[in-house]
Amino acid sequence: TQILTVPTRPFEGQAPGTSGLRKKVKVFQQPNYAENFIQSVFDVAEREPGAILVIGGDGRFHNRTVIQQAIRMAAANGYGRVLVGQGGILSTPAASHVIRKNKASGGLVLSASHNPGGPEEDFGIKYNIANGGPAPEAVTRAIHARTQEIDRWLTVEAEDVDLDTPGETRIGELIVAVIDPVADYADLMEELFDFAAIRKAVAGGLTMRFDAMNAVTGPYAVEILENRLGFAKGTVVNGTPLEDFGGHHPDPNLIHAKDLYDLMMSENSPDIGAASDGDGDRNLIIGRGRFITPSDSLAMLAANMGGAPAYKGRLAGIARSMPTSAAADRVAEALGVPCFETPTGWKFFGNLLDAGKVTICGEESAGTGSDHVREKDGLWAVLLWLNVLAARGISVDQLAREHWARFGRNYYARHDYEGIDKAAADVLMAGLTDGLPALPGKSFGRLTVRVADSFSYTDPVDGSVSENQGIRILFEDGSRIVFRLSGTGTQGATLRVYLERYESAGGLLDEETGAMLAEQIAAADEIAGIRRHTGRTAPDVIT
Ligand code: VG1
Ligand code: CO
Repeated sequence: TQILTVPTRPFEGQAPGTSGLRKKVKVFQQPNYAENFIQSVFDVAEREPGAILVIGGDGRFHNRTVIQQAIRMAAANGYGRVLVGQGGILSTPAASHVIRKNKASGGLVLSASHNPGGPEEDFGIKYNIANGGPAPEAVTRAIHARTQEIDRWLTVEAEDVDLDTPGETRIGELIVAVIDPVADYADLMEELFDFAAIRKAVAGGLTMRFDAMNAVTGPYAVEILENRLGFAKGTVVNGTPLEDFGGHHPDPNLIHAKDLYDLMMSENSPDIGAASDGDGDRNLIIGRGRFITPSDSLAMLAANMGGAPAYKGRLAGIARSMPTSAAADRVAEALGVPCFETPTGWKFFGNLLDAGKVTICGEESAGTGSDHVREKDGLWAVLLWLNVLAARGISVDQLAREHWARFGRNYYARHDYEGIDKAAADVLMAGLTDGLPALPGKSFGRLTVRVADSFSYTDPVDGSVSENQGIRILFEDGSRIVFRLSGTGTQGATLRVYLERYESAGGLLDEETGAMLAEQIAAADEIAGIRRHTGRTAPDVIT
């Protein structure tokens, strides 16, 4: 097959953000746009001739088009084998597993995660390296640099691959294998967890609802929860992946998964409710009458994960992103294991996991995962919860109360101001940064600032430094406010304000979060001038 060299010119702004390159579908539909980015990945990726590449996505609109482009380009760029999920589907954690299991040189994960999909909405491309995890910053910087000087991309002339029929086809030297997207992942889950114990609990009456939000986890959840664990048919709702996610935001939070939340707070509630996002790496956990914040979920799972076979007696350490609450730190302290604080984004956990320094990681944004793959993993978190509940024979609410009574409670909320003017957001952040030196010692209501800084991270494994990862205001009483701008949006800017306050084990453990954080909320506006800069009087989303 003849290799075709297509001349091109760089596009502005092909910089991967927190999790890959995300833009409107319309942007990706421009001639050369996706091709430039994919070629830049291929130009800088570490790989041997004949290497294996994994390709899969969350099934959103434009997924199949980019997969066909990427397969032809892989053939022209000297890959030996492409593994692609049937129907173009691979959840992000499943892709991570397929990369690791097959010793691939890397993978293209086509997703904009929790962002809406469809012709007018979002698309994304993320490159994962051979460990199965998101490319670290050194690699994403190299990809971006390459996009700024690219002048050609390589492809071959070939028919589209039939993505719906499992099996192998050949394009020149390249073998394209269409694989079952679910089987390997489901098998891995069965190795990690005590499926027999969960099955027994289900037979004994444990009930659940899993909302797949018409995104990628539907087929995974049906196979694992209904087929393998015996939950009743219909336990998985919205289980068919749709190109536009049924017009919804596939973001498992209390706003976008409100139906699930309402059910869990009602009298007909099952024992546990869960949901995942567009690409299957996030998780929402709600017990009957009890929402578990992702930060608490990390801490509670870390404290109890020894109950699952794969983690018995094996907790090396815990890692959390900086804006995630310190609930996990208390567990690490009590168990005598280290706790690491990283910048936002799963790519920062990769080195810690590879080096065996941590076993479980988590983010406040509904991400939890372990060393079984190198991505956060929505269904994994749900299964670990199920395993813990089955092993201990208690409810979500009981487990939460017991946890707080032992470790105290970190009241926590994130306020998002979405689609604000980019320039105004930059002015707000610059003002915050400039004002940092003057803050220590200043009081806002009853809160006095102890430390105010811009978070900088030195990777303990390779020594790389990541600066400007969020503004931290730490108060004398141990409470905290964090400000940062989102790196996953595609329109204007999103300001995230993270609020946290600790109550010790003897304190007020079952109060309303908003009321408990009222002083921090007021201080956040006073310090950052949110109303003044954005004109907004209330956040769009509270999680
Ligand atoms: C957000 C979350 C972050 C998460 C990232 C990718 O990033 O805050 O914790 O890792 O999304 O998750 P940002 O920069 O918008 O705050 V996913 O499920 O969208 O791949
Ligand atoms: Co996601």
